[in-house]
Amino acid sequence: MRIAIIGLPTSGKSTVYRLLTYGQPSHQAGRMGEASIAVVRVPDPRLDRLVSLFKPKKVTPASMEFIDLAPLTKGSGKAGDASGQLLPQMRSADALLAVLRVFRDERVPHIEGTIDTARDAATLEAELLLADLDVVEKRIAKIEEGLRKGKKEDTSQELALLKGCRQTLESERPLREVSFSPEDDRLLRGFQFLTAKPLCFLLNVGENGGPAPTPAEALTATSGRSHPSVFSLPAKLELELAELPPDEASAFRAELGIDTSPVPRLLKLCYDLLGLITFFTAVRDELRAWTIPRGATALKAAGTVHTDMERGFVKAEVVAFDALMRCGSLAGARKEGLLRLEGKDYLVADGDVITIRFNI
Ligand SMILES: Nc1nc2c(ncn2[C@@H]2O[C@H](COP(=O)(O)OP(=O)(O)OP(=O)(O)O)[C@@H](O)[C@H]2O)c(=O)[nH]1
Ligand SMILES: [Mg+2]
Repeated sequence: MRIAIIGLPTSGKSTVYRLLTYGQPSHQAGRMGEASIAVVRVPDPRLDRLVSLFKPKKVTPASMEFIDLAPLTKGSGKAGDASGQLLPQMRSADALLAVLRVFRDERVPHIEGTIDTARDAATLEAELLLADLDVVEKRIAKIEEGLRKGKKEDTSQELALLKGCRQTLESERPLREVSFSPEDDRLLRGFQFLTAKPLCFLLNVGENGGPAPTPAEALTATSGRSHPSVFSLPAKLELELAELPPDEASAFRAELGIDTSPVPRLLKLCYDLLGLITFFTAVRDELRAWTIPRGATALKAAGTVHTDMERGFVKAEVVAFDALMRCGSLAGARKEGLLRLEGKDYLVADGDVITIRFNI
């Protein structure tokens, strides 16, 4: 799963990226054209507790990719950026994390000269809409040209669907607000529409104290519509705290009256945004967390671990995380009747500890 960090110039995208990737293995970071990309391990307290139970030699947490993109400005939706990479990079992501500037700092000028978070949110949303509209219009023109030239291929369903999308976008509504049939969904997937992707606004609230605007205040521009999710954090301050030794950081946190680091909460939010859940496997000496979409079956879970397991799937032995912790071991859970045998259609629940039985 890949999340693109987007936003206007100097909103704090790179600061958020550095915060999210702080302390991560550097070999997992790379370049994607102008952008930086990194794999971030997702902390999960349940994994730590399972370690004490299974005592594995190797522990592999779930992970997620983040890309730090070039700034988006007025006009980017239609024309992209100078490198031409911004729009394709955004389209390659599964979700968008849009950093909005709330912090005030005269040393960091804003491209519009003033700080107005709602205006910036509206600019971003408008550019995403325009980018999708551009794709829709180009495709409609191509189909219509084909029809004029008497092409045989049946494009009527696609054309009707795209005209529906055009109408939605022209009325300034993102495509994520429309519920498409599974078939239409499949047709649209290849376009990688930006307004169909889950979107989270990240308010970069600054370190100066004072009342941070509530999400509703900061985002009046989007009011009246289904709100994307919103998360507030002082990115620069949090990065500075992350760079301190842990005891100094906690002393500062206590002084500033802030709780723990917001990073695990932000990663959890990304999970929720993408509708993802975690299951665990403990095979031989490796304990591992895996990510799958909510509503996925045991068969799909098997396929996530290995294609052989999906092909030769027989049964899944499943125990809920809480039940396993209560029983203290898989054997204990089996004795209590809490280790269940499930078939391929079983819907995996968040936190399930699963052993796949399969034939090769
Ligand atoms: N005072 C203050 N400065 C911040 C904060 N967040 C970011 N900055 C500063 O603002 C400047 C721009 O931050 P970046 O994280 O590079 O912003 P960006 O969105 O990646 O900028 P571009 O990639 O150039 O569009 C840097 O000098 C940061 O240190 C903040 O919360 N408070
Ligand atoms: Mg940057």
